[in-house]
Amino acid sequence: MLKVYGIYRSRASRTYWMALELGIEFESIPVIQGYALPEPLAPDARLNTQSPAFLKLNPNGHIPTIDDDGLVLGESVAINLYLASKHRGPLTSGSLQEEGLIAQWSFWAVNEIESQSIRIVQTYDRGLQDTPGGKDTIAVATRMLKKPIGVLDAHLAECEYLVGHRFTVADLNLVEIIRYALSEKEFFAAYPHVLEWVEKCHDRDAFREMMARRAAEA
Ligand SMILES: N[C@@H](CCC(=O)N[C@@H](CS)C(=O)NCC(=O)O)C(=O)O
Repeated sequence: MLKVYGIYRSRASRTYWMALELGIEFESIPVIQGYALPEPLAPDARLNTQSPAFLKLNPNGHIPTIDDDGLVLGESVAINLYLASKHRGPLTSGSLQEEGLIAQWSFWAVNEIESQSIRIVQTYDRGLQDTPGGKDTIAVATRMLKKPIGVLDAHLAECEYLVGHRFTVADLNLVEIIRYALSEKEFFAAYPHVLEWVEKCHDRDAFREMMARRAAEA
């Protein structure tokens, strides 16, 4: 059975959402971020991204990591593209052209959006959003997001979803990192097509289930 190493409050949320969309059985093995623990290397520390046992699986020390019948994979976007190809169905490409477009939007999510979204969510997680330093960080991040989010808004003005007029793994890979930045409501108000698309993506049973599990996580 597919094993997912991670926690829902991390980039592993992409993988959990994907597995729930596909309706496949999986086992979640909780691995917390090492930096969240005071002593990640203490003998009684819970399994974390710095634990020697986890580093044997993923020497990068990152979650999510999966073990699918012996295939060990890291990188949430690569994991999702693999799961989509393996299990097929409407979330995956129906043609070579779609495969290219799904890869394009998935890499675009990582290269154009992810680092700025992470800056925003980390500023909020640390409660710094109203401090001068936090405001500066958010201002820089939203300035950097302006062009790509504008490109996305223009695309979504023409198409309901990123590829093939249906929800695919490309939408999931992208919208799950855009979620990290959505606290910046004023910024996103200028992009109505993006907001409409986010709402549609979030109005899915698998997303709701992932968020419920995330909220229930210790
Ligand atoms: N590009 C990677 C990023 C993975 C990543 O950085 N995950 C964070 C949690 S959101 C992590 O494992 N942090 C632990 C650490 O850096 O020690 C992916 O998408 O899977």
